[in-house]
Amino acid sequence: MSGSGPAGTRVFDILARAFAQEDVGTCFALLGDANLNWAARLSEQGCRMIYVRHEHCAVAAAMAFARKSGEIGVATVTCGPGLTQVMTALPAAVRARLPLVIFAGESPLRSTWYNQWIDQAPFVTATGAAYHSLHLPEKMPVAVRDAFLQARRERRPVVIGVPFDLQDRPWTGAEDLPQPSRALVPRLSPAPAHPDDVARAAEIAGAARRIVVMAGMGAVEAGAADACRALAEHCDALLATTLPARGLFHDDPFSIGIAGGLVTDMARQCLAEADLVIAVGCSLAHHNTIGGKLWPKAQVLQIDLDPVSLSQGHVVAQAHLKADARLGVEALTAAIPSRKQDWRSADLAERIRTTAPDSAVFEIEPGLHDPRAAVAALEAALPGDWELVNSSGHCSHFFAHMPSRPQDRFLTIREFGAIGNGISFAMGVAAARPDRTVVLFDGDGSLLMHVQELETIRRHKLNILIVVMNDAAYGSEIHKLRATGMAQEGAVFERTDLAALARGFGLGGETVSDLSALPEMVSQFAQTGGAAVWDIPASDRVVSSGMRRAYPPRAG
Ligand SMILES: Cc1ncc(C[n+]2csc(CCOP(=O)(O)OP(=O)(O)O)c2C)c(N)n1
Ligand SMILES: [Mg+2]
Repeated sequence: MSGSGPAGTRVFDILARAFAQEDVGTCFALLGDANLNWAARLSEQGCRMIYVRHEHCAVAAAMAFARKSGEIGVATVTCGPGLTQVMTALPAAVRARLPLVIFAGESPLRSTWYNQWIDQAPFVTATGAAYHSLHLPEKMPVAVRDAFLQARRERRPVVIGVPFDLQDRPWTGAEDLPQPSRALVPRLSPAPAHPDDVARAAEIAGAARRIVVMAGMGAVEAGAADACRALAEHCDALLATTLPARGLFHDDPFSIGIAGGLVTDMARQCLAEADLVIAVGCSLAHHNTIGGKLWPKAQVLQIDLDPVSLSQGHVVAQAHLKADARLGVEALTAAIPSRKQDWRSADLAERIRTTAPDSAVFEIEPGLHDPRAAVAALEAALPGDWELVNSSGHCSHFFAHMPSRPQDRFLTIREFGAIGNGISFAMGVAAARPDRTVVLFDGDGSLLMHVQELETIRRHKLNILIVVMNDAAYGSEIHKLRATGMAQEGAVFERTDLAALARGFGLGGETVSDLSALPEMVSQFAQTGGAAVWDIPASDRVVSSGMRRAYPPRAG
């Protein structure tokens, strides 16, 4: 049906309806002239709007929402300065292959000069995201639908820019919307492996003596965890994961935890012995393989829908099996004879269970905590069903080692290596899992980079506990500067009273001076809910094992 719409219908009404019919239930927003009408209408359509205080945080929160919900994350920013604020979040989403649709305004077409004008497309496309500038109203509903299709298919952000004078125009097109993207998405079953590839892979696995089955997010998404465990048992292999898939085998006695920059000493020893790593649903990024150094003797058999030989400049795999992660692993298991348990000994299981992630000794200043002791106390005190978000910085090494925590209750997104995202990621998880308590582990530097979002957390009543390892420093930089004998002043700060800061925002705020108080603090927080910041005064003397390996202290 076409013709003019009901009196008063404007282009932004139709644009909001086009988003609503894509089942957008949550949108992270910061308003300006170029998106405020659209956002108000989207809200009227029943979409939950989370109004943040910095555009970066809108997009970053949408990233975590997408990861946790499996849906497309949606955010909106105004034109010009609104859009330029998201230049760190967009590449982070591209690297992490997260599908997002972002509604951005554009400056008005009728203005020959407009102070907020900027050529938006090159900004967005430089990040690897897609940009669609919509200037033909009657095509807009289809263009919105197509943006959702593109985001889902290409697994990257798609930014839609619409000049705001065009949004204000009366709608004269058809009232009915095109079919939503979900009606058009191909319905496909998981792709099985080719028998010839399985036979080749079986030969390689059959010849190996020390195998590690390493799972990444592709294995998580394909539901391949049990298949990986079965394969490992079948071929006497140990289990490991990439950092984002951390916890996938948390309760398996032969899981050595993270393979990557945050590896434990124990896992590193095991990986050094391996002669075959079966990488399941992993992109084999530089951090995952530590630039090829993590398993010096092993060749890699990659099981993936999109296998590669080269990743981020390194030859990462010598053999490939193209398949859905679960089906590929099951086919390989069926094709190799089961073998006697040798590597998987009771003794090794005991060592995995009892060896501390890092037992190097450091002298700690009075009144400060060893971050490893703080993490161990948190691991013991925090309920198993709380959602954990690990942010960035040096402290993330310590926070990553909480062995009892399953993958489904964990989130980290750090493929672009940016700090300052923790608070946004926690908001995204809280929005995706509103019935859960979210715990964010962050560094003081990262938290302070977007601390304004404490106000958002309070206003939207998000149930988030923020635990900050406060070393009054950019710890990563301090340790690198010290190791190379450089002046460290650019990385050392005042010890901000983060608990008082949180109270200023109307949140709970505690300084954790005694770790033995944590169980009681946790049980109180569990009863009251809400949001709080717990400031852990931490020593900057403890250098993580990863940092010690990458930046060995200078001799002498
Ligand atoms: C956006 C951005 N700016 C700067 C950096 C460089 N950087 C990496 S870690 C880090 C320090 C983070 O400090 P904090 O959050 O306190 O964690 P810590 O390392 O002290 O544990 C910095 C500045 C970065 N990765 N991303
Ligand atoms: Mg710090």
